Parts: sequence; C-alpha cells; structure tokens
Amino acid sequence: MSASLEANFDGLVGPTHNYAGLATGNVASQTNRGAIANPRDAALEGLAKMATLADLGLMQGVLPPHERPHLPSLRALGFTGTDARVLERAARQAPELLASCASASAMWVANAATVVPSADSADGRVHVVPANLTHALHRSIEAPTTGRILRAVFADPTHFAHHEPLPATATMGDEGAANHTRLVASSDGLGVHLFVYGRVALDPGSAGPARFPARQTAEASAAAARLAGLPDDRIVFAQQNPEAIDAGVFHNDVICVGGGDVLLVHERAFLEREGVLCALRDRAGSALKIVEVTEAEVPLSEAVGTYLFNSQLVRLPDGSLVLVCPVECRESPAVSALLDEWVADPASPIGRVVVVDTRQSMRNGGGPACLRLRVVLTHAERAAVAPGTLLDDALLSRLRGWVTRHYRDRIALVDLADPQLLVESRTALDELTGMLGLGNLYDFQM
Ligand code: SUG
Repeated sequence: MSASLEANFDGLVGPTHNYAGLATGNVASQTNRGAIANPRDAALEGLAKMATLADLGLMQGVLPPHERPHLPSLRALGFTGTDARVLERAARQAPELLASCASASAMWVANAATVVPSADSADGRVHVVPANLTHALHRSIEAPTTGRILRAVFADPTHFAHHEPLPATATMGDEGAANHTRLVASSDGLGVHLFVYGRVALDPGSAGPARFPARQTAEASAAAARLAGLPDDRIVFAQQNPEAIDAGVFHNDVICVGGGDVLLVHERAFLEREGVLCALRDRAGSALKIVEVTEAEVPLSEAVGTYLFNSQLVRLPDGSLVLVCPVECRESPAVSALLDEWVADPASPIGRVVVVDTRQSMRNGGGPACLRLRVVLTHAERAAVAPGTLLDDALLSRLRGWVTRHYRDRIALVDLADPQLLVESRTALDELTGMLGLGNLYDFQM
C-alpha cells in the first residue's frame, strides 16, 4: 500500500456571510441572530487558518463558496421577474426564505460530504457521499453545488468515486463528515470508522433529544458506510447523547474529535458511552488512545461555548500531534488550564496547542474543524487533485487580494436584498473559479 497523507480542504467564507439565526439547535447561530457580520474579516480569518495549517507542513486545499443569494432556489419557491425583482419580492413577502437562500453556510465543509479513503473502501477508490443536509432549507440547497465542486476537485474516476446525496427526506438526514471519524491505530494503516447519529428515524420508540432536533439519522449513517463499501468489522455506529444535542451539540464534531490513533471526546458525547468506547478499542486495537474529558473538567455548556472539541487534531510530518483550537478556548479558564495540562503531560498524546481566530464563523456555530473537510490521499491520488485548489504562498496571496477587492466589510440582514450584492458575489465567484482552475461550477455560469 502506498503511503497516504491527510489533507484539509477548507471552505472559503462566501461574500454574503451573515447572521440570520437560521440554525436550530446551534446556540451561537441563535444567539447572534440579527448581528452585523463582517464577510471580509471572516474570509481573511479563514485564509489565515489555512495558512497556519499549511505552515505546519500539512497539505491544505481550498473549496470555493456557493453562489448566494441562490436565485434558482428563490425562483423554485415562486418568486418571479428579473433578479432584482425576485430579491425585492422575497425580501418583502418572506424575508426568512431570502435569508435561507443567501446564507454562506457552505463554508462549513465538514458538512459537505462523507469521505472514505481508498485504503478502506471496497474498490480501492476514495469515496465521496455529498451530505443532503435536509434538516434546514438553507443547508439543503447546498448539495447539488457541493457535488459539482467535489467532482471538479477530485475528478479522476480511477481514483475518486462520487455518489449522489442520500434521498432528501427526514429519514435520511445526513450531515456528512461532521458525524464521521476515521481512526487508525494498527500498523496495517487501515481505518476504523466511527459514524455518529442523533436518532433512529424508523424506530419511533428510540431515544431522542427533547429541545433541539437530531439532524443525523442512523439510517443515513449506515447508507453512507454501505455506499463506500466499508466492511462491518471496521465500523462503529454510535448514538449521540440526547442531552448533548439539547445542550447545543448539533453535530458530533462539537463534542468529539479524532484522528490517527487518538480520540478526544467528552464523557457525555454518546448515549452508550462504555459500549462505544469498548467497541472502538476492540476494532481499532489497543494502540488507540482515548482522551476523555469529564463533565467536572469541562461542563457540556462550556464545551459548546468554547468549541474545544471542534479543534483540529493534526499529525505533523515530524510525528507530533497538534491541537488547533479556536481562540475562545483560551478565554475559558477551565479549558485553557486543560490545554496547558495536556501539553505539559508527557503521557498525553497532544504535544502542542495552536490557537486560531475564527470568530466570525464561530458566531454562526462553525469552529476550525467545521471549516475543513479531511481527505486522506495516496501520492497518486494527490497528483490527481485539481492543482489550482492546493494552497501555496502564491495562491494565498491571490486569495487575500481577491477577498479584499470583492468582499464587503459589513452585512446586515437588510443587505441581502440588495441586487448589487448579487452582482458583486457573482463577479467574485466567476473570477475565483478561473483562479482555482475549476471551470464553470455555478448556475449563473451555465
Ligand atoms: O449547520 N450554522 C451551521 C454551522 C455548521 C457547523 N458545522 C459543524 N459543526 N461541522 C449549522 O448549524 C448558521 C447559519 C445562519 O444562521 O445564518 C448555520 O447554518
């Protein structure tokens, strides 16, 4: 088997980044509803995070934002006339629909797809299942464009197998990689896949949250695993603790992060904690290191407030393990003390902590790990990735210039109806697809 490496592909924050409070069960999104957003700062924060990861010696890619406001969706909802008329009518008659069609939520590419590396799949290809994101309108409209982008970036069918999103029904609610963790703790390099769901859709008697929705279904997790051809003995399915969902853990990646032979997890993440951890140890092998954080150390509410578990856990080329955490973690005395403890403890697998500022995204409930899609690639697969999407100093500087030229400093909800914002957004994206060498991706380019 050829050596593989894990690349991070980050979603670029789109020009319409705003705070419309669209995401139920996402505490930050709800709290910041109506706040003024700063798209330019948001996109530059995202680029700075990508640069930090690239500077650590990791392979870093870029995924483009989606076209927003999405006029085809507004037209499908019955708004007619010129683009300006559509925006004006939607703003007047149904501002929440306009907001849904204008969200920059595609930036959180941890929800773009479930990706299974070739080492683990049935046919030796990387498998990609775009997430249908059925739980909310603003996210459900992402899937077609997401599929197109991923097919353009990972185009070679000898290496990459692209599936259709699961049927867009509540039974098949799928939120992608945010609920999927691959662990590798054995010398054969094969992965064990943890799929986490919030509810069993077809069993009305099963446990579920009381306050907030469970977005991912067991049925969807099983289908994604099946599509990738994963063998049963390499899969662990786990149900989220409904109390965690009700505390604001709308995806498992708000309470758990894993990578390689390390799993960092809160003790209240899963409904059946012991069973899940035993199954993981059993399947992944005794080399698996589970770092469990207790409620006494970090209460659920603080885990959600700081997004400690939405850090990126990355293995550097020198073999050391780094936790890339949001700056909010350093603002919590309890979390900050824990980070220092880990770094100081020679028995802890975490060697270093790197802090990143993703505040604009965090205000919508998207931390560092939400902004990236992990793709494990062999050398041959890496050579087949669209080269223009791989971050180097030249692309970084072009992207910074592009953001600075095209993005607004501020966006309030009322601005979403501004036809000029649509024009600016399309102009920016048209230039971007050229810059990344991806060809035409968007409806307005077709
Ligand atoms: O789906 N927020 C996103 C945040 C997604 C975070 N991703 C992961 N945890 N992987 C969501 O809740 C808010 C958009 C708004 O309110 O305008 C939003 O969709």
